[in-house]
Amino acid sequence: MNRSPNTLLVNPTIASRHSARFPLSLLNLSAALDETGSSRIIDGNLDRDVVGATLGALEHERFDALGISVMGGPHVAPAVAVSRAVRERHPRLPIIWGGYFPTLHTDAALAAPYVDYAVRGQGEQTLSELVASLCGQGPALPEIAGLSWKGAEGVVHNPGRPFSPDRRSPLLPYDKLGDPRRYFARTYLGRRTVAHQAALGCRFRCTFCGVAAMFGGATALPPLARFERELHYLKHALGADSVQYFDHNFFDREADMLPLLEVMARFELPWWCFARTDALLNLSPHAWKLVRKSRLRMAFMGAETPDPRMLKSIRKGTRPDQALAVAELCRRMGVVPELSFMVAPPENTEEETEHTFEFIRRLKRVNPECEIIVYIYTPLPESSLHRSDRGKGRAPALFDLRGEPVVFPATAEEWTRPQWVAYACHADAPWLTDRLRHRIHDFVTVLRCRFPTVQDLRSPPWAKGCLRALASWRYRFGRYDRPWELELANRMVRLRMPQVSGL
Ligand code: B12
Repeated sequence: MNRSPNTLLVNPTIASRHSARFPLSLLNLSAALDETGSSRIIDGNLDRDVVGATLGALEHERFDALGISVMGGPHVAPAVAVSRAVRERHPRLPIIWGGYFPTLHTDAALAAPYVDYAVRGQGEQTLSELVASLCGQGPALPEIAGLSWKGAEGVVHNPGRPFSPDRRSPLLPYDKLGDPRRYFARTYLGRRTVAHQAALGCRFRCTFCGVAAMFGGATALPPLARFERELHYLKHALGADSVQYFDHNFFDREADMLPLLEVMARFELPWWCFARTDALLNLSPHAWKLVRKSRLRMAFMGAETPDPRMLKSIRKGTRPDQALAVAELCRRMGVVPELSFMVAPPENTEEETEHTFEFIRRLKRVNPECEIIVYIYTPLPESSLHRSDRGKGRAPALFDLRGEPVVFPATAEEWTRPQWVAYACHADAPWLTDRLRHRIHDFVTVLRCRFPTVQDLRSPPWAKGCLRALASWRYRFGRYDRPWELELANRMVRLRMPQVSGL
């Protein structure tokens, strides 16, 4: 083979059609691949029969490789289904997995007979080199940084690829998605919300976070001209009216952020982002002026826990009082703080959880508009940590209810079992008793009925009003147990769950 490589890129179905956002991973990969070859994108969030669409594309066009983007949790099962079907019909086509799942669980991914290569970390350069190599043009496999592959003697993990701030393409190739307007979503921000990622990575190294495991504390802001070009395209060419920034951590050092905020203030597109409590608290009045002018509507921040020792042990770098202070600051600034917590940690499980419930009540007293997201604390396995963090005792020892050590799945199929999907989604853990699981569920039910989320645009105000009234006595007196009447009312109203669907 000696011609320019053609790659088929697939995003398996993970979200509902309504929650589909631009498949940014595939757009970035496609831009890189098209510098030396060609590529096509199939997005299972829009094309619901992703197996049929993939097989159909392979019938009609010759591809040199299939690249599949896989996050942990509910993404794994459809990724397995596509890979299996393709292996069966096209046994010689190389199948490459990339994204968070193969980065954090490389051996499990490569244990599957239908996965030939796993790309760890940022994929642009690694994938371009790999497909070139498969076409007889690129470096030999052992020379491709960031690649894990199956050698004659077993799985080979090449050295990691250093972080690259590079984003060479002048604009993401949105036209590869057909009509990009199909990705417009009606959200709290606007009628035509789009997703965008400005900066890459995060300079913090919280031990529980997949982003730290992926980037190892590296971050890079976007080139200003490119950022402006993207926003211009999204607003003026497409007609988007609001933006959800998927940046791993939006507010970096203020001096570096100001030029970006100035651009955003010119576009005035209401926005949402991931941020940190300390970053918002430390913004200068000038930066806040730009933040308001640019119309920040909501910021998602990990408050995680009110326990300073736990915050320290997970290397979060923030304090509980900062969560309270940011709730107050956001109230004054007209920004909704969306604060997430990790309850039921492996140690002092019940006590910490109750403590967190009390803290959430304090936050609601400071600012009733705070949106609260409650996750179960599900630490990453030691083998998933960034290579610079492994072997340093950063991953806690985990035991199940019988006192047996928790053994993480060794295959992709095992990761598709309901209890492991729940683990990846921070929805359940092997050390949770039924009693505590119910207690958390009940607390969340009462909380979200007492304070229905503003992100729910579907339920009419009267329905939310009813839920609020129905839940108020339970919330006031802390009577969370078995809120059957709220469950029933909820079933009728079906409030949205931001922790599942995002904004
Ligand atoms: C959009 C998004 C979603 C979307 C779906 C995205 C999709 N695929 O269609 C939705 C909202 C459905 C979603 C759901 C979940 N998500 Co999510 N999501 C994101 C988010 C915000 C952006 C992803 C993105 O587009 N990034 C931008 C692109 C450019 O980066 P990228 O995807 O990492 O891609 C690069 C590399 O990974 C690699 N790569 C990726 N794919 C491929 C494919 C190939 C072939 C190759 C070679 C390389 C490669 O190369 C790319 C370019 O460098 C990220 C946070 C973030 N900023 O990344 C979280 C994130 C990926 N999600 C995460 C998680 C855990 C989830 C959940 C499973 C659990 C949860 N509670 O959030 C849920 C599932 C909920 C449920 N019950 O269904 C974690 C993953 C960490 C981990 N431990 O695995 C992240 C990092 C958030 C976080 N900080 O915890 N998510």
